[in-house]
Amino acid sequence: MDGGSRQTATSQRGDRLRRRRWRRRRAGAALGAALGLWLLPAAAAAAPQQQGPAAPAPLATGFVFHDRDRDGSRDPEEPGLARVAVSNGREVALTGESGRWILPLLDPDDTTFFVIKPQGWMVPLTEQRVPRFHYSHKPSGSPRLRHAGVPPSGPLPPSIDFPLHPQHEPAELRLVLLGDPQPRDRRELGFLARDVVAELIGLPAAFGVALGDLTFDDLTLFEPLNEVLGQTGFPWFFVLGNHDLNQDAREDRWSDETFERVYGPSYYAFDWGPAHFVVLDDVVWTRGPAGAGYRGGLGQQQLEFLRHDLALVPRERPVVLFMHVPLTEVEDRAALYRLLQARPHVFSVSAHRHYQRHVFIGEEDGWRGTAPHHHLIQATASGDWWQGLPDERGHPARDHARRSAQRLVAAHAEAGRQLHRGLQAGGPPRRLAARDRGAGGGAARAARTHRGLGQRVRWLGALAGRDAGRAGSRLEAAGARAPP
Ligand SMILES: [Ca+2]
Ligand SMILES: [Ca+2]
Repeated sequence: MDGGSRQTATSQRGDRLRRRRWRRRRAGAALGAALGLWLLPAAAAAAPQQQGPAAPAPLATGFVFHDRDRDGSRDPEEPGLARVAVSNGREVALTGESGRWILPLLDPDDTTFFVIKPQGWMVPLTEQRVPRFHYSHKPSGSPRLRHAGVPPSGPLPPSIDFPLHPQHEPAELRLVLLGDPQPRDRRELGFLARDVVAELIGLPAAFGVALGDLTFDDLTLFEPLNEVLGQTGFPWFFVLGNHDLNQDAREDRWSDETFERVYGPSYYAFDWGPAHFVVLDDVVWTRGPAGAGYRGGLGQQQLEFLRHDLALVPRERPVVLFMHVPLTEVEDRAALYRLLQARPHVFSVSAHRHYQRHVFIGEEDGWRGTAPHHHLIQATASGDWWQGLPDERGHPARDHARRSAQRLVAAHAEAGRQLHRGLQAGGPPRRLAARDRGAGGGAARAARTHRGLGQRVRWLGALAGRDAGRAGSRLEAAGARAPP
């Protein structure tokens, strides 16, 4: 398939032709494979109606390849990899036998292409263990913003190639889930390094996920944060939080430009071991006469991406979603539920609230799955925003945190037991979740102090689909112990 073949004279005729072509493509996957490409039929169905003469549909192309010498570029003896998913932020295409992918350019000024890391393969990492899996096409770069965005990419390259190398991925995964590290400055970044990250170094985690609010509005801290997290030795994936935004952006699409420069697209997906992981951007930046702010939301394009992405994920494969704002605060979550609720193994994690809570979302919120959806609001690394009496090192004292934690635990003993059961034994304890309501930052701190880093959640076999139980039901806090 080439770009010219998709041009049409008028929109109606074009749409008819396109529909016919998609039907033909749907009918013959073999034909698609022979062409070296299989675009999802859903992608075409979702194409907007155009008015007037149809514009040429600019296409981008490239290869996913086995980077044998791991130098990041494709050498003559390095083969393409077939059936790897690549996205333009809305559609998802699979590579053909030669490893080639082809996708429309969504926006000639701003389209990010990324590979969806397949099971058993890995993308390159920076020295700080940040995955590189994308190409940002922004010919003129990001708009001018207080914190620098993506530099000009220049014209679309003839081939956008994504290197992968094989890696061993055991069936049981251990992850580090880090809520809101949120340092205001380098001093607080030091707290994070010495109080939290020091305990993570060398853990046998497959990867870590930093669940947003990576900074406290000072986006120059992204790179120093990467230095700190990189010391753990395992790779990190990053979620966009409301304190990670370019707050001088006039609209949402430009509010993540610094994040994009440092980390890549604000939503993406990857396979690792037994599961499919999705990172969502559920922070919508708004700016109007009444002022600026954010709300929890996903938007149509991201939902389209997720629909196309999940269409390629077998139903039995566990799906884990990471986001910053808790799911129940996302305005268009009903559309997300519709994409997820037919799956037997779905689990999601947010942070944002500075407490730890297990939420089981059921029909009252519009979830129509056979079992409630388990959503974890993860404890935050910054606890009570790094507040607390200073200890001898000048850190917010753990003793202080422990005292408030004891009060918390005493006041919420039942919640504590249920939480423990929820973590250890599986199955949602009856609507426990909200029992720790109002715990505030103290809870996060408590989780950190008393559960040997509550952030360090070990994820066991249930998600591998071996267990008939609910996805995410067999979570265990590593090092969990009873409060003193
Ligand atoms: Ca190479
Ligand atoms: Ca953007």
